Amino acid sequence: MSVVGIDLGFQNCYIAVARSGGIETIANEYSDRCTPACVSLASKNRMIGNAAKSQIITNFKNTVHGFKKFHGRAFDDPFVQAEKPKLPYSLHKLVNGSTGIKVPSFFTDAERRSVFDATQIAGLNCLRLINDTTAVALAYGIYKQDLPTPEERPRNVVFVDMGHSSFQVSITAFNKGKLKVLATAFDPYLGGRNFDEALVDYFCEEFKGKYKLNVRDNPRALLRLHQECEKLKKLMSANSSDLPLNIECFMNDIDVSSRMNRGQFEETCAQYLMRVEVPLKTVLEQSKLSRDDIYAVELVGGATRIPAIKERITKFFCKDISTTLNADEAVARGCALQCAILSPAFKVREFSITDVVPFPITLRWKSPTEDGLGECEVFSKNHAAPFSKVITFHKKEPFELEAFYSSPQDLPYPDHRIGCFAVQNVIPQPDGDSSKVKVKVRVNVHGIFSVSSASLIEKQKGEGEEMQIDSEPVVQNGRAEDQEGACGEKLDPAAGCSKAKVKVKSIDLPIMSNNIRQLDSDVLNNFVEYERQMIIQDKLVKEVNDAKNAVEEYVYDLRDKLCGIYENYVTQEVKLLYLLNICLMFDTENWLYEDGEEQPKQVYEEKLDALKRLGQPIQDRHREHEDRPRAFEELGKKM
Ligand code: ATP
Ligand code: MG
Ligand code: K
Repeated sequence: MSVVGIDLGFQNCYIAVARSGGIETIANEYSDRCTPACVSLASKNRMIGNAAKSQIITNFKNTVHGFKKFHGRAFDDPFVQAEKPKLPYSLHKLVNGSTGIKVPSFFTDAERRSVFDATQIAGLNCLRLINDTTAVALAYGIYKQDLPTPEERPRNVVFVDMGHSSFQVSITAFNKGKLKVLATAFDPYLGGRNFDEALVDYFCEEFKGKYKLNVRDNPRALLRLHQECEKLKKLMSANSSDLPLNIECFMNDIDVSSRMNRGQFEETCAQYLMRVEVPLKTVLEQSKLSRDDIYAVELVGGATRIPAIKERITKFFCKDISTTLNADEAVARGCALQCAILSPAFKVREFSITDVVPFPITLRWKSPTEDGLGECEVFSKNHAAPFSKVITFHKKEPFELEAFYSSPQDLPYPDHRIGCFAVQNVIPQPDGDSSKVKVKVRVNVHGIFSVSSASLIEKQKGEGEEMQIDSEPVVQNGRAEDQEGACGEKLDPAAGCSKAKVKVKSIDLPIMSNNIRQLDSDVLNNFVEYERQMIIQDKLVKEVNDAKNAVEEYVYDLRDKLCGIYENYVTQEVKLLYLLNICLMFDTENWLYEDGEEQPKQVYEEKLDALKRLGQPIQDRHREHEDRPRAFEELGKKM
């Protein structure tokens, strides 16, 4: 059994695995620890990661990248509509109104649930969806030997992560064996790609004047310019001098060239650099700490390498920034650590994590005939999570609970609804009174909200007077549901006392959820099946390609050697055959690019066998000859 941590980035993905010796970031088939978040669809199979990235320009219509932000978004969402014209591939509306990308279209619904669905489709058992900066905090804290004891004042560390598409900051308090996220803030639309786009805009304008080229009309040229601008941006991080941008045969057979330096870059990107401070300010305010309370500021994420961004962060916190973590891999490593802690198969130092609810959540309720429409905020911003709360209602009939985010203006997307939960089978008490209904709401370890259970408390015959009859719900402090004891609040003792005298029977009530942005189980199952078939298909295509490559390789190898080291091992008797062989080699080569271009695997395997029957005797004679002196040598040693 193994556990892995996955950093699902907008541009790059990292996977770390927990091994007995520690956490290791694993390399892909290209020996690269970073895998581009990219899928390319060919007529028969898919390419994923590096192989797909190399298709971005050649197969631009069917190569999907930068799709992370579409998770959980409605197709009509302004963000999706704004991104659409920039994408070389097309987006489609799924039946449920969420966003699908034309070709592998299993991405839908509210981000966490959507990613969760995706993990299921991929056949992974998702132990915990964890916020990026929290994973980073874990990777930071678990190895620190000198953290303050639980009684001492915690050590407060700021984590700043700017990736390709988004920017997030958190302040986390560390004590020995635990971390508690105090506050998080973000700019979900600020990342490295904004800087790339600013450069692209700049050069598009320049090339319009200088070369009379309308780059925006040519998706292929635009993609190339994007790639070159990203390279230039990275070079400028290390270099403050004037740097060239040259692209040969850019468009209409024209070579283009230009230059830029760091000063110009900062001018061009001023509008984005201005935004860096905003989340820093918010997070500090919300943590209620002062700058002096901050022990360290840690940077992760590729875009924090831009000097102007580093400067702004340093200036804001009046503190030198540290980069003690691996900026690229920290998220994945933190995820793998979390999994190792959760998995019984690993012995890892216990480390308790208390995360926060990033957006406040409100519950609104209504029933068909009773009045008593009302609402209450069940989770405030930065409330500890995971967490459960019990809410008490007094109702005579089934009712509906609508959950939504309380501050729509802070959300990264316009739809602030979370879902509807209908509490069913509610009936009045035998005496006609309202029944007491206890509803449990929770934000689970994945940060997903749900109304998890409801029960009707039935008064038993002969019992005493029930406590308060109140149409307002009583929000009692729930107990933390997870063993980590994440939350310090205790059960409301008052409620407990009065209950002790009353004999009650609790009946579980069914809950029907609605409008939740997660795939229905049958739709999910279809995708799981579809994914399974695609995997089989990918594997098949790979096997055919491997078989074909084996033939090609053999032909090249043998042909070279026949004219080289094997030449003397072709005996007189087979001279004719030798000539034939040569012909056959060339013949096979041609065949590979013509009739042999697309054949079933078996055909390639047979071809390879036929070639080997010719090549093997020659190869054997060559080896025999090579081995002979060595054999004599060895014999000589023995004697
Ligand atoms: P996200 O976290 O937004 O989902 P991600 O995790 O895929 O995205 P990262 O891999 O952290 O993003 O960072 C990628 C970004 O960092 C890209 O925009 C890349 O151009 C930028 N980047 C990487 N190295 C440098 C550098 N030396 N200078 C400037 N930018 C850089
Ligand atoms: Mg990232
Ligand atoms: K464990």
